[in-house]
Amino acid sequence: MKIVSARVSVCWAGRNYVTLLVDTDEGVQGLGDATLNGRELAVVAYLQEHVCPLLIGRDPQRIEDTWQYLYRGAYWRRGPVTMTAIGAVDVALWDIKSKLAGVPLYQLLGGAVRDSVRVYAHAEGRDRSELLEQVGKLTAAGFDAVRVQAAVPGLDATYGVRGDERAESYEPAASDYPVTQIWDTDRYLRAIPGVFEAVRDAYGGDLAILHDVHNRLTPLEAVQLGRSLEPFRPFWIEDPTLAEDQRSFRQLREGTTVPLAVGETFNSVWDCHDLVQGRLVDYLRLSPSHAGGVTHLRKIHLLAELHGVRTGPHAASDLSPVALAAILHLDLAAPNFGIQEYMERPRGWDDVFSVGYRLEAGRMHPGQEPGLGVTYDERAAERLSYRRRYLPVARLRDGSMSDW
Ligand code: CS2
Ligand code: MG
Repeated sequence: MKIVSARVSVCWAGRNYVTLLVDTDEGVQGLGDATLNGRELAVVAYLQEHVCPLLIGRDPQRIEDTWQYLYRGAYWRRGPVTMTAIGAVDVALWDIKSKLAGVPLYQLLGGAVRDSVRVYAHAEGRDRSELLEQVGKLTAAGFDAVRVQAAVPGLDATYGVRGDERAESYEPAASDYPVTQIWDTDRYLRAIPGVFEAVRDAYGGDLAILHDVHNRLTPLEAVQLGRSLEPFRPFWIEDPTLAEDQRSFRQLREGTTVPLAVGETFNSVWDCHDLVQGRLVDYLRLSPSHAGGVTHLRKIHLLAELHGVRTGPHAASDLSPVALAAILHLDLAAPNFGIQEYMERPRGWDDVFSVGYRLEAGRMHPGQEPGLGVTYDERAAERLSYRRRYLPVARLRDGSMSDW
């Protein structure tokens, strides 16, 4: 069997998505997600110019060899663009292999070790009452794990709070130039314990409460945050400090008992190795789209399993349904799975993607269709052109850059 076509489709389905389509001479097609938010066309060029030509004529069933060929053969390793491109190819090949076997992908990963996948939903509010109302809607819909993000009083916009349209560039109305948001750590640190207290008081001890700090704090500030939240028993605190400065995690571990999650910007096992071996984090958040596909992410998860670290994969809505499907198959089969991110789908997903996975009362399942269980309408996608979009940037009040 041979690969006869490998092509990239870019579309605006509520936001930009890059999809790799791999076709075989036996008529089986595989899909991969190659979306790198705000840098989409860099991956498109990497795939079109450097990777797709190498796939033609290859045996699609030789997944590991193709991974090695693309990773080791390039000499220039790692990095988000390279690993997203390799990830898309890898996921497409796993899609093909499981379609050929006539089974959902999770069966090739060892089969299900659980009946369903626990997901956490996003709640956000421009003020306390809006946040509590949103948490209430989610718990009423059956979610028992919620990520809470609240606008910081005194700031015009806060990351993760989409009610404020300047916060993240989800909608067409957003600027085609990065929006600048002002950040104030002191105000944030003063506000957030009250947010946790209010949610805990209103919704009780059973609710898992998660929170994303988005790399905003120094290690010492993160210890202060962790200690202030300990009484409310967070499920996890995500990205409290810069993910790439891994020395911080030792200080965090020594200073606070809040569980720590990290990894949405990591793209290789070498980003995780020391944190996992040192047991310095509790949850890894890499996705197959940005970390070299199912093949590489599975190795990372196996390493984590050895060291008692669990998984909590990234699945923000800037990852396509192809990515979410691949993640759900991994979740269902991973003994050390912890929790899965879930975001409401942007308007427009249904115009191009059809999915076999399902959500019911805070639990998901990848479905029983062979492969990933996702189809892509390439013709419909052609009518939905790419729009240049950026994530916001953050500055301090004195005008200097901060981390977004
Ligand atoms: C966030 C993401 O889901 C999360 O945890 O950190 O929304 C992140 O901002 C985006 O994926 C960036 O593209
Ligand atoms: Mg995050």
